[in-house]
Amino acid sequence: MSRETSRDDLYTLRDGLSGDFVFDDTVAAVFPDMIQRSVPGYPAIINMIQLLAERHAQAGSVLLDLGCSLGASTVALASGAHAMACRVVGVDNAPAMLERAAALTGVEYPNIEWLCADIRDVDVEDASVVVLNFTLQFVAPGDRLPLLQRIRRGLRPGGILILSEKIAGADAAEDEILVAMHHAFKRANGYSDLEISRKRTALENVLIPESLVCHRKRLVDAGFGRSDLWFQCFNFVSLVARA
Ligand code: GEK
Repeated sequence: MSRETSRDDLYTLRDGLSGDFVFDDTVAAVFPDMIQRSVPGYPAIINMIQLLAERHAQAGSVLLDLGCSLGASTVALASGAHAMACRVVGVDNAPAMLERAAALTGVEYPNIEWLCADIRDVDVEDASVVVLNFTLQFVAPGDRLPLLQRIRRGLRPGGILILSEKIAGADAAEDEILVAMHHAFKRANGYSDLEISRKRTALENVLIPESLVCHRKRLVDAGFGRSDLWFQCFNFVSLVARA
């Protein structure tokens, strides 16, 4: 699938007062460039989602990508499980994202189902692999446990949840180090200090990071038997939680 995209210069143009970050048409148009230059390890995580799907997708089950954006992680699921006759569903509540996801992938992946819905309302049933790739961080903290409980209940025995998140440090000192390294990563990828600072302000009330300990405890509370950290780069992590 072609991932050619316009360059993300949204925060050279928007001032710091332009309001909270939203997943609208302007964001969807630059999203692949934005996420690759903003999330350390994003291409590696997408590749590993394909490998994890290859290993854990069960024949005839459902593979769910919750908060699929333009469908990079959905395609990784579909590619990993291509031999398993699974139903692959990408869910997002931003129409601008889903329309583009369907247009970008339609020819190569006609069987992927795209669902425009809030992931807090989506039924999870008969699933073997569920992906939350940098999506839970946008769900109100009070709604996170019920969502994870529904996912856990909808997983087949042996099923997995892949949970990737931007995290907060365990304490203020760790957080400062992680944030400084993340900003260095963004600067190295061509974002200016002004863009970094404006984006940070726009995300403040929208993306609410929690510590790794908090995520792992909630997974236990949701009924997952174990969770294993398989990726970390600065304040970006990915876990595999097992049913
Ligand atoms: C990728 N997984 O490329 N219901 C549905 N969608 C939601 C909700 C919600 N309640 N809240 C946020 N979203 C993708 C990247 S981006 C991550 C995921 C980022 C959607 C939102 O519309 C957006 O498309 C996505 O979650 C988060 O692997 O931008 O940092």
